[in-house]
Amino acid sequence: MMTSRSIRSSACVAVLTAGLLASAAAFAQVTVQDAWVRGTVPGQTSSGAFMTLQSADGAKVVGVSTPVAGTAEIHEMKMEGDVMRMRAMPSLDLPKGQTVQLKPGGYHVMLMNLKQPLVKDTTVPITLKVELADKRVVEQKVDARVRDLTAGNMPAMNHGGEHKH
Ligand SMILES: [Cu+2]
Repeated sequence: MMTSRSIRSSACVAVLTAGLLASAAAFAQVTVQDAWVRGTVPGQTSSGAFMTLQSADGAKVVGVSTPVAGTAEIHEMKMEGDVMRMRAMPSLDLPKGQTVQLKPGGYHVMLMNLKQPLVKDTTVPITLKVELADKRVVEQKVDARVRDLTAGNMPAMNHGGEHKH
């Protein structure tokens, strides 16, 4: 009885270790730093997530998801004339060795149809779907810290009707 239980649990540990090694290997492909999400007030249905990404071999973020939002997209925000516009990007290039910043006023992960308020100092799990240089697509989990509603001082963003794609 004791013996069979201990065999089973050590097999379990072996499987877990293999899983950790696999995700550590995937993690090494893209480095994610300073991931954070702007907090929301009750009733607010969208927010943004920001982080710093770097890939030693070059990669592409081809998708993003999180359990807290019905829809998550990679967006680009830039000035066109004197109007700040955002658009969804099918993918975000991470050129070899370069640091790519997702930050207020630039690239960001748009979180829409939020299912819950994002409360300061909680953590939001975000999954990035990353296409590596060798075309393998891996999932990379990111824990983003929720910051204050006013963090980053983003210019006013209109996520109204014209923002839907
Ligand atoms: Cu956006």
